[in-house]
Amino acid sequence: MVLADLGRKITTALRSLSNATIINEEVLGAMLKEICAALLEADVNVQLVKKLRENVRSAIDFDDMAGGLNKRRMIQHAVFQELCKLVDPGVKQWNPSKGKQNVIMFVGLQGSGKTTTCSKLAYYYQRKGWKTCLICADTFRAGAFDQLKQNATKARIPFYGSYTEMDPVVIAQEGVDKFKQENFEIIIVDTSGRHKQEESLFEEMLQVSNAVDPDNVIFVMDATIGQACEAQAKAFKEKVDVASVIVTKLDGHAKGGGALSAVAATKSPIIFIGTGEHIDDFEPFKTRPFISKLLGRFQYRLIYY
Ligand SMILES: Nc1nc2c(ncn2[C@@H]2O[C@H](COP(=O)(O)OP(=O)(O)OP(=O)(O)O)[C@@H](O)[C@H]2O)c(=O)[nH]1
Ligand SMILES: [Mg+2]
Repeated sequence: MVLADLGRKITTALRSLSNATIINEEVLGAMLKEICAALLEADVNVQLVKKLRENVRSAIDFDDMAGGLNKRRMIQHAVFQELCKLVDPGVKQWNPSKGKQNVIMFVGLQGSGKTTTCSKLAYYYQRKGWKTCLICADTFRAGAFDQLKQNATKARIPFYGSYTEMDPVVIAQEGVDKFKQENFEIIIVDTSGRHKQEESLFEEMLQVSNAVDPDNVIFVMDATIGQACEAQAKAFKEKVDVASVIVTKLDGHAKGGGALSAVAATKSPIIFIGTGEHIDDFEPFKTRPFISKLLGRFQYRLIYY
């Protein structure tokens, strides 16, 4: 399970309310302390954690609360809402339109998981009945085309790339034109890894984007770099029109909370998460179900609140 440790710790803190005979400021304070410590351990930004604590406190006013109200439920509900806010930027997610030719361009740092995730996304839509294909516009890294070709062949997804053409702009353009003519609905363009200090590579990314005019630019973020992803996410967003984020390598990584909340703080909606190296280690990201799953069985009690 993604962020299993964090989920367990928050659940334990929430349960402490059920064990207390009286719910007062002190009990609330102790519970919040435990939750905040768990979030900090998962690398969530200190300011965001502070905000969560303040917001839960201000949602619960012991003096003003009617006697019959279930304080435990109210506190648990407030915590749930605040956890949702941490990973939800409040921006609507982009979705492809059926019957149209949706061009999706992948960008991100070296080794963040772009090529793997391109195949995962293509496979996801293919299984849902969309006509899907892949284009390798990475001429930078040796073996990039072979890697995409191998993934695509395994999943029976049509692909395009070149061993001889060195200009990624030309390959991307040719591939998109070809697949548009053939009425593909999901046309995914993989690009090479780069970071914001590499000016010419950043410029090249803009050229590829201008050439293929994508309907959605997805920034692929490796969860293992934690909060540091925020600065890179912002830089990519400023250069090309990043509309969505996929956070990869969340499997078994205790610090993934940092990446999730930092990316959300850049106002980019997270649309999927990668949870392993295999093609179907991939889940759509929806805030409330994600937090519900994080809290596991405990959540059942909150749902009926
Ligand atoms: N555990 C785990 N590994 C992943 C995940 N996604 C990708 N990887 C691994 O991360 C490594 C890099 O993945 P790639 O897809 O090649 O990354 P990339 O961004 O295309 O790399 P460049 O093209 O060199 O920039 C590979 O070993 C993948 O198997 C994930 O969600 N979980
Ligand atoms: Mg790659």
